[in-house]
Amino acid sequence: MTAGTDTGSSNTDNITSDTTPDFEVQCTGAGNTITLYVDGAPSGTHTCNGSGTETITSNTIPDGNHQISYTETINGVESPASSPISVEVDTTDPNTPTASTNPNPAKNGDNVTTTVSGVASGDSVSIPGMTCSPNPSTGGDVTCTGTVGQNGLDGTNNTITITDPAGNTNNSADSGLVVSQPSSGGSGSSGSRPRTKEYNCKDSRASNFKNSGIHKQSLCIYEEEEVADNENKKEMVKDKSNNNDSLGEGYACPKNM
Ligand SMILES: [Ca+2]
Ligand SMILES: [Ca+2]
Repeated sequence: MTAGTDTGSSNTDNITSDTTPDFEVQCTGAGNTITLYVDGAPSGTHTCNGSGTETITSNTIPDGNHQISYTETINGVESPASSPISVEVDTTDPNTPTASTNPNPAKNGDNVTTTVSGVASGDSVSIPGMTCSPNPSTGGDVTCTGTVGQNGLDGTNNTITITDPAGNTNNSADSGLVVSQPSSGGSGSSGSRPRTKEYNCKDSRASNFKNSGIHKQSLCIYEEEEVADNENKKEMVKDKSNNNDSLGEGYACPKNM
């Protein structure tokens, strides 16, 4: 089978979703006729242009495993068939798996595991931001792991993609991961907000703070509050020596001081 019609993860495995794949055949002379056989039945002909490797396109081959061979007819005499090769045509999308995710909901920094069940042998599994194994060797359960907040794993795209060796895909399932976003001021457990970053006032981000003439010797505390998905992130700069002394809020905080 030609590489161009051998679809999927490998273009040399003779597993394809192309129902009319091309095959390389050997011609011995112009005008000779190549006849392709699928499981012993004729499935297309090709008239040789000359001597050497040429390509024949099969008639439609149904899904399943098939034996492919060909003959060359010279002056009305058909040669014996070539040694057959095994070909699998697969146009069927993988089944939709089931999935469970733990912990769920999860917070930033949590290591999350999604178990994807009902994966067929040879099919591979992918979820954005997660690493899945075994992949793609065996069927059954596939385990995907990731850390919330890394590699784009943030609960916004949890699509589970199953891909079979022929390249057919199923995107119907979802890991269901929910990333919790505690309300502003939340604290205590791992990943709580607000996240506080400290900037020395000499740093460019806080230079205006310093230049305001106030708290020249202070460190600023820069707070980045993560709130619900549909709210804007709040930013605030405070005097480290007195957290109640709020000096700015919003993205313009350094600029306004
Ligand atoms: Ca292939
Ligand atoms: Ca399939």
